Amino acid sequence: MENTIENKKVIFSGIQPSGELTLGNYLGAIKNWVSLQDEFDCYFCVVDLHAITVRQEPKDLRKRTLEVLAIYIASGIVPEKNTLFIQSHVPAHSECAWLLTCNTYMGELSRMTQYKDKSQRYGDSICAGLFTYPVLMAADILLYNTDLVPVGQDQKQHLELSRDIANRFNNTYSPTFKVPDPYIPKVGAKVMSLQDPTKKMSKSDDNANSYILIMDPPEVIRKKVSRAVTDSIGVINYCAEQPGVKNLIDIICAIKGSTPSELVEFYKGKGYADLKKDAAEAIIEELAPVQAKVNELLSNKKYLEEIYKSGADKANYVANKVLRKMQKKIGLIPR
Ligand code: AQP
Repeated sequence: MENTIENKKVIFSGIQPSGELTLGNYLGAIKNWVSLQDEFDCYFCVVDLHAITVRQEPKDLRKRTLEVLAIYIASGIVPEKNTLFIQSHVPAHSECAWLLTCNTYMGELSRMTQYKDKSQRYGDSICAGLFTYPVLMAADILLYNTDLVPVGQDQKQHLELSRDIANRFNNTYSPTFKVPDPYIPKVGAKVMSLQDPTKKMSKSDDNANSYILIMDPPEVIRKKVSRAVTDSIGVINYCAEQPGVKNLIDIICAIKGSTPSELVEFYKGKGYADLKKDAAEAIIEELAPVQAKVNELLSNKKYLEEIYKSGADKANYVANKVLRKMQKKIGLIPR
C-alpha cells in the first residue's frame, strides 16, 4: 500500500537564518532531510524567530531567510512533498511558546548548556529570548503533532526539555501533545571547525576560516581547506588524537559515501596536502549544483514567495488546531 500523508510519521526540523549556512548545516541536517521526504510527512521551517535571539541586521535577516529556503529546495527538498515555511508566518509558534513558557521552570532553562555557552559568549548583552529559546523550540515541534525530530548531539538536551514540557502539559490538562522522539539519522556527520576541530563548525563563528559556507566559491573553499588545522604527526589516521584529520575524512565520507577505513587505506604513504586537496575538491563538486540552483531560485522571488505562502497556509492550519486545543484546556475563552 502506498504511504499516504495520514499514516506517515511527522518530522519537524528547521535551521535559523542567523548567518549564512555552512557545510555543517548541509551535511549534518539538510542532506539527511532529503532522504526523509518520501518516508515521512516533513515540516521544514526557516526558524527566523530563533535567529533574533541574537541581534540581526534587518536587511541581512530578510535576505538570509529567503536564501535558506532556496538552499532547502536547491539541495533536493521538494516543495510539493513537504511543508516548507517561515516560522514567523505562523503566529501560533509565538502564542504557543508563551503558553508553554508558563509551564516551564526557570531551573530547567538554566540547565541548558547551549544557553550557558552563549551567555558566556555574549556577556551582559544577552537577551531573555536566548534563555527561553528552548520553549519556542518546544512550541515549533509540539504544534505539528511531531513524532520524530532529527537532532544532532548539541540539540538533544533541548528535545528532552520539549518532551518534559509536553508530558507536564498532558498530565496537568489531559493529553494534548504527542510526545516527540529523537530521530537519529542513518547517515550524518558532525562537521567540526576547520580552525579548532574540537568544536563544531558554526555559522556564527567569528573566524571565517573556521567554516565553509554552502555558497562559498571554489577558490575560497580551496583556501579555507588548505588552511585547516591538522597536527604534526604527519600520518593519516582516523582517531580522536588527530581531530583535524578525522574531520576532513568525515567530510569526504559524508559526501562520497566511503568509510573512514577505506580512506585511511587509500591515503597510506600520502600526506595531509593530498587529503586537503581531495576534501576541497569533493566539497566543491558537491556544492556546485546546489549553488547554481540557489542562484537560479533567488532570481525568481515570485516562485519562492509561492512556496513559503502555501507552506504557511498548510502549517497554520495544523498549528492552529493544536493551539486552540491548548487555549481551551488552559481556560482561555474561545474566540
Ligand atoms: N557543524 C555541524 N555539524 C553537523 N550538523 C550541524 N548543524 C549545525 N552545525 C552543524 C545542524 O544544523 C541544524 C540547524 O542548525 P541551526 O543553524 O538552527 O543551529 P545551530 O545548530 O546552532 O547551528 P550553528 O551553525 O552553530 O548556528 P549558530 O552559530 O547561529 O548558533 C541542526 O540540525 C544542527 O544539528
